[in-house]
Amino acid sequence: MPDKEQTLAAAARTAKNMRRAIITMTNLAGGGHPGGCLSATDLLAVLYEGFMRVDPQNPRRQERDYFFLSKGHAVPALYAVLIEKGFLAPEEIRDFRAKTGRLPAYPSCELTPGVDIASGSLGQGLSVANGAALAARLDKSDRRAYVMLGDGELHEGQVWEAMMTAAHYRLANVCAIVDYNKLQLDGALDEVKTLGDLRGKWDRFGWRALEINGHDLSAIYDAFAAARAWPEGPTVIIAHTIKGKGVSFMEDEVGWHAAAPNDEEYAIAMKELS
Ligand SMILES: Cc1ncc(C[n+]2csc(CCOP(=O)(O)OP(=O)(O)O)c2C)c(N)n1
Ligand SMILES: [Mg+2]
Repeated sequence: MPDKEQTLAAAARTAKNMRRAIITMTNLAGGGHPGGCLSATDLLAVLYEGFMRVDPQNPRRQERDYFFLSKGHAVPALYAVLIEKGFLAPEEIRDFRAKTGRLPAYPSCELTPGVDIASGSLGQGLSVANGAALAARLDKSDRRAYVMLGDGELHEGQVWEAMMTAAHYRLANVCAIVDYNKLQLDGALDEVKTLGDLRGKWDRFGWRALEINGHDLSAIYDAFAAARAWPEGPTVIIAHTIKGKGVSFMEDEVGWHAAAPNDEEYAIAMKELS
């Protein structure tokens, strides 16, 4: 396992840089989905600083771990962590949503090094992770497949089919992360369609379900470590998060699902994140 203290120190720095990059990208582009990026930031920071075995010099190397951002609208968070890990250059944040460059509005594995799935149409990532995990099993490789899902994304039926598949094949090399920020596009999950006993549902579908505070770096580390150490089947990390985490006026506000900070809001946010 990676050294915990080192991982947490690196993840704290990375998360801060990521939040600043997310705010900058969406401001410069005049679009994007900052709320669901900021809720996912701490999870991605610990994942990439501690657990993802990847090589920025050779992003497509077969023997690596895979990360599938199933909630593809949060791609600025992925670009931000890929910048931190050296897959992309810092100045590329200017290219987010531009017609040229390598940072399109939704993830592209053809354009962007380090991106493993073209997503944006919700519901597909866990199925892809299952495929990657089965391929690793055939290759007798210890490659792992991580997939991040939104809580609103769990309204997609395909996710539940894929949950059954991962349990059926006992895919211990699959780790799902649910960014449980309680909001989706236009309202609260509990109003639009409640998820009810979410942990109980994953559990009854045959998964090992862990429930954590998705902004507690130490708890995130422990959950990824426990997932990697569990040989029996797939693990889901249900991470309670706050949409817009880190920027006071964005926190828990559904209006920041898809909206760009204007220059005044940008200045306030960057001050808060300094
Ligand atoms: C199949 C599909 N249906 C609808 C949408 C439109 N859409 C984009 S984001 C979103 C809400 C997703 O909510 P959640 O998964 O909770 O995302 P987060 O809160 O993490 O941003 C919706 C409905 C989509 N991208 N794909
Ligand atoms: Mg959500």
